[in-house]
Amino acid sequence: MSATIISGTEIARAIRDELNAQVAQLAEDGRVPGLATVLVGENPASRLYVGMKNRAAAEAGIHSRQITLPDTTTEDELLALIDELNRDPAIHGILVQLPLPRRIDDAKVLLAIDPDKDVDGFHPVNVGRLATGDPDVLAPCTPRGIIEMLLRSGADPSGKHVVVVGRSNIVGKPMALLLLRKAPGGNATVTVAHSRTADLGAVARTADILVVAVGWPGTITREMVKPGAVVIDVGTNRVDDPTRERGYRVVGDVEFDEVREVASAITPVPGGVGPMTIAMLLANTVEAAVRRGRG
Ligand code: NAP
Ligand code: L37
Repeated sequence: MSATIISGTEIARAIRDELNAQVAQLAEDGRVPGLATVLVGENPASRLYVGMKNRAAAEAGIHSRQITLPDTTTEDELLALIDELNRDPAIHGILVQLPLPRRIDDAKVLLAIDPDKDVDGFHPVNVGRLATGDPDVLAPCTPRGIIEMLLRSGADPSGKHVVVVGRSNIVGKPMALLLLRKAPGGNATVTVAHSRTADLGAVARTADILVVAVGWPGTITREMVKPGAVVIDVGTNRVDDPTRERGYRVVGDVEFDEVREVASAITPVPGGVGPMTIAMLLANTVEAAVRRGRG
């Protein structure tokens, strides 16, 4: 058996078409959703992702403001910028790309963002709303994108055993909380594994749906996957490749070529979860703008 490839690129395209229509509708009432992205320092991957996010926003008709600050920016300067964006009526969504320089306290910065503009869903108020099952929460983009991908590819997690590998605040934990919700896209039985899990292979093999967010190529091999499972690969790892113009290529956490032989469906990297993350950021921004209009 060879797995169906779940194309994040195609599903994200469909979602972005729907959002284009919604943004055009808002524009008829003279309302334009606004997104501000904040990048501090020179992390090349962050630079690339923030650039992609702003380009995608502009393409959707969302007003986008990209703010790039030097590595020497102080915490106070960043907090002052967030305060300004919180008060700016043209901005409905604020995203601060992590990781921040070590001198700056991530938690303090995330706490400063107006929860109603927190399109990343990282503010503790939104984390709490997600944990308590508030249906209107702004949920983190990557896990929300994965739920959309599962639903739109016919792999509803309801009643399934989902194993999430990774327990980060950005991916693993919110993924588990979304899957647990008593709502469409939820109702799964969830296990979360991490670096202290004894015998990851044995745990992973019990999964009907396996979501992998570790950050290490080759973490999941063929024998760790139950035949017929659906495999979602969140990993985005750069590996040296002198044959490529940019000197590297991007691979996931899953040994794609061998796992596709046992899985029933699998996401590729690139072209899988990444494009969904960006589509969901646009969706959260439009949602934040619609709500502000109602407010
Ligand atoms: P992270 O904060 O580094 O968390 C990694 C998690 O994996 C941790 O919980 C860690 O366990 C666990 N882990 C590490 N080694 C393990 C092992 N050998 N076995 C089992 N678990 C292990 O990373 P993240 O932010 O969640 O990101 C994970 C990956 O997804 C990265 O490649 C990142 O680039 C990618 N990513 C992609 C997108 C996208 O849109 N496509 C978005 C976000 C992230 P401990 O907690 O015990 O340390
Ligand atoms: N919202 N996202 C938010 N906040 C953060 O603080 N770190 C972080 C974050 N992560 C993030 O944006 N990740 C991400 C990863 C990959 C893509 C987009 C976002 C993506 O689109 N990847 C492409 C490949 C890009 C490449 O060539 O490197 C893909 O197709 O997977």
